[in-house]
Amino acid sequence: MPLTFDAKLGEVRHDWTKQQVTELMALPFNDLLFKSQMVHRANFDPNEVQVSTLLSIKTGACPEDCKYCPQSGHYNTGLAKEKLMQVEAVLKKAAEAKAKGSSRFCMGAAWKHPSDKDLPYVLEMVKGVKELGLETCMTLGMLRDDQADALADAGLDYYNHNLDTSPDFYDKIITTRSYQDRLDTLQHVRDAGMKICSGGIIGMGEREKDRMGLLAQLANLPQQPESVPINMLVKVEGTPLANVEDIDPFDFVRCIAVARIMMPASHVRLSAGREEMSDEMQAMCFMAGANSIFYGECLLTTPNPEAHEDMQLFKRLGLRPEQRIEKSDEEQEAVLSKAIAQDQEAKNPLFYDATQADAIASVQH
Ligand code: SAM
Ligand code: DTB
Ligand code: SF4
Repeated sequence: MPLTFDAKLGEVRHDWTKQQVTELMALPFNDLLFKSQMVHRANFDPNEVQVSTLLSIKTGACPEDCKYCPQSGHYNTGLAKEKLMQVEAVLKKAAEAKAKGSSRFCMGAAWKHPSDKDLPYVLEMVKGVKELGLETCMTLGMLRDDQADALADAGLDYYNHNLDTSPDFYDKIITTRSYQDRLDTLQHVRDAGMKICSGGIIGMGEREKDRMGLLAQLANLPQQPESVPINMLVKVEGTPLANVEDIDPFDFVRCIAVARIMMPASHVRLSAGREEMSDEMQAMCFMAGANSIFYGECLLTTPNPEAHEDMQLFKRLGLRPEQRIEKSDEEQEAVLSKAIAQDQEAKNPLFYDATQADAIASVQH
């Protein structure tokens, strides 16, 4: 089924309109997945999935009131609180994650923002994880510009800060931090030269137009996030959203497909909620264009599928963990020149974009 903007499909654009996102969401399921798979193949190896491991470096007693979160101090979820971990203990966990095949280590803290007292330890963690040869990611709440600069200087590759939902629905979920606060933090991360990981949560009782609103906000950022986590709400007893209605799995897959189309060059992360998903649903998410997961039996505080279950699923689907390739500037240039030469020689237009995109993707990652 044609779209009014079919000619622009696969372009990275920052002028997505409500009408265009609505058109995508309204496509018959098979048409939507066909389009998202085409966009996916033009930009990525469709059988590679980037694999990250999460660690909660400071757990619980968070002053924020995010209604979905087991770590908020506003709700009684029975979670054991833990102070900021020791640097050595974090590095040990990172080394284990690397040995199990993760390429990125994401450290999360239940903070409104990092304090000046804690930041030096966090910077040591970034340096140490980086030295292990892993990509680094942190999610520590709001950042000032000087804090973002310090993290970038320490070698932090990615900062995760989610918009969570649409601006319209946001007030029903969080009251202690504004949407604009989040956008400001993302801007500080960008200004410091780090990559952005930003996405949201599906299944909090939001309407379809809120899901579309979230995706439009992310895609229309001045530069699209390199990584877009799409979380399915993990319902935790004691949080205000513990008994919210389940979402239709096909609606979740649709969100992944629409995210893939709107942010063609970003990694779309099939994030929290996989423990509740069937293998078939996860396979459909990969089909729709998800190409990143959290790997390991724990997210921050809630369960995730066991590593061996994920490896089995990868094997059954012929998926491979994406390898992190570290190249010098000269090597990167050589790969790019080769890609351009191959591109000019290409006779078959079907392979034209894929060849170029594959080579460029291998330079970028
Ligand atoms: N405290 C920091 C912050 O919120 O900025 C960082 C950690 S916080 C746990 C990171 C993200 O995890 C949240 O923005 C939210 O999108 C996601 N998250 C938290 N609890 C969740 C849940 N129960 N289900 C799905 N996603 C969740
Ligand atoms: C993201 O978008 N999802 C991850 C990561 N970023 C930090 C966190 C999911 C947390 C799920 C609830 C928990 O385990 O506490
Ligand atoms: Fe705190 Fe982050 Fe949980 Fe919100 S999502 S309550 S900021 S840990």
